[in-house]
Amino acid sequence: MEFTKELLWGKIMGASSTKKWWKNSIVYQIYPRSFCDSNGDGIGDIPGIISKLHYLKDLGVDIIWLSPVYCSPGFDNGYDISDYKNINPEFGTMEDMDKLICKAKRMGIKIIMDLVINHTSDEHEWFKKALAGDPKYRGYYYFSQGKGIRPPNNWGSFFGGRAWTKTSKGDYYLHLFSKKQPDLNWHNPEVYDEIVDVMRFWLDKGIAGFRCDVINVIYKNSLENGRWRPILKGREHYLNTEGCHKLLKQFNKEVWSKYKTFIVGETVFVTPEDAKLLADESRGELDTVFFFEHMDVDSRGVKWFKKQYRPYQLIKIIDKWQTSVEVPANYLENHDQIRSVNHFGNIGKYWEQSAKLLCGLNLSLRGVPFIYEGEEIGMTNGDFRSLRELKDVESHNINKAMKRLLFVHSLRKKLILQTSRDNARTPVQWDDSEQAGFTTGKPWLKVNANKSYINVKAESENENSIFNFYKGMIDFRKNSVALSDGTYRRVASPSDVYIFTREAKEERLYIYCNLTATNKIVEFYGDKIVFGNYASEEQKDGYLKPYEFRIIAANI
Ligand code: TEU
Ligand code: CA
Repeated sequence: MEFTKELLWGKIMGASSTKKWWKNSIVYQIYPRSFCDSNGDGIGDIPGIISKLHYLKDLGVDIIWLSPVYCSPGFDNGYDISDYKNINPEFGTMEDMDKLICKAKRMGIKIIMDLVINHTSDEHEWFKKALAGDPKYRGYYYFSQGKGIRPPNNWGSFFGGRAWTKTSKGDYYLHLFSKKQPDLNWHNPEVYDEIVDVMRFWLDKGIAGFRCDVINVIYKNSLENGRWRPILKGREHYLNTEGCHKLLKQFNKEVWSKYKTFIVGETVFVTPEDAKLLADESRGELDTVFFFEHMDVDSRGVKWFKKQYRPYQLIKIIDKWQTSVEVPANYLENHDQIRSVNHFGNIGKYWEQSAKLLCGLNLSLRGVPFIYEGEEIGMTNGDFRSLRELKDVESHNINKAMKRLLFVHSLRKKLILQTSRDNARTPVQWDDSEQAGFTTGKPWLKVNANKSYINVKAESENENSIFNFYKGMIDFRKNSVALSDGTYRRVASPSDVYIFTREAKEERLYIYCNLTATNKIVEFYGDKIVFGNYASEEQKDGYLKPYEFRIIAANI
């Protein structure tokens, strides 16, 4: 068998050198709208989060990443901020927020907040004043005259359509996302001062850092036309610009380093080379970045057009990032992606095994693992039947764009339902009651009918559940120097099987991931099986069962 030789190992990647407090943390993302509703209005809220802190502690969470809770008209569920220093009344009050920070702190849980500074809401005071003609605030955004009957340039929006919208005065403003999200002008030092003030406001309240939304697009080099490409024309004028690096260095030096924060950047279209420039400790910019290459393993350039998912391609991508960046931010899900069991696993016969496998994989890699709400119980994509059930602005904009391209309804429906961001935004399933214990009212987005068996209550009571597998795996990682702090190296393996080692001084672990629904013959190294998702069965004969995950320890 050509894969048997341990000699065929890939590049070895050392443990990261950072000694920062967050380096061995488990991060859990909360999408507040869908997490837990305390007052029956159908919308998750901060008191709801407080009521689940013990649950998160019990799971083993160290850091919560809280998606936006700031004031917002909610056209992009909070990623359109109208007041950075106040709480959206739908989610509670500033007192609730202070209570959350304080209670979490007492339990040893830190909170990082989403920092959305590429754009504000068009309902932000700044933008309203700008529209009213106040020159100071016009300078906070990008306003420009069109070219004849056309917008100022040919840039495209991330949500489909043009990146410019005409004002009632006849000029245009720039928005890389929806027209309700005008882009801030980061050439303006007043914008810098405003946002630094916002950061300090929250850090002074005891927040431990930020997840910086689309941070690598904030600084536009010019407003020239972009060169031709099928989507997002213009991006060469704003991706990873020198101006952006300069801003990050300044944020770091003047604010973040003073508060010893943890800063993760959401960075779109990045390569490992870009990521190194954005997040190497020596450069003093971000601590780590989210990359997207593995999320796009099954897309044909645009996520709406899918191709067959091939596990060996996923393995290749993960291995590449494991061996190139200092501290990878590892994740398989978030509020913008479909659920990982749908994406990389199996929602039929092997739902449970594949959800456990994905847990094992995510929590065995080098770097900081992120878990998205509901992932720990194996939640699946929403069971939407029609486009009308979707709420996401992106889905609706894409539907309009596809209509303009004359896509028939049945095709639009198929493409959008399988990829809509709402798939990951359905309410967290706490129990099997009518609204899954999420709310006593009518939920803002439909609860998945599979709450009857996919729910926290049932899984807490079953020691072999996905939930208890997560707990066990988190605990295992925390107690293993090899997993939390060791080197990483890929081992040669048959196609679609991922084998790698994690090794520290006195511990060498072999991690086996069968990413397929069939048995795979492999060579087993090491002596003792220490963790796995078929643990109750006798392990023998060089077979990995469908979606089997196994950790074997070597005597060294
Ligand atoms: O996402 C940025 C982003 O690139 C995604 O919206 C992406 O275009 C889409 O999900 C397709 O893959 C961030 C936030 O995570 C997202 O929720 C916001 O809508 C967006 O920024 C605008 O703030
Ligand atoms: Ca509520």
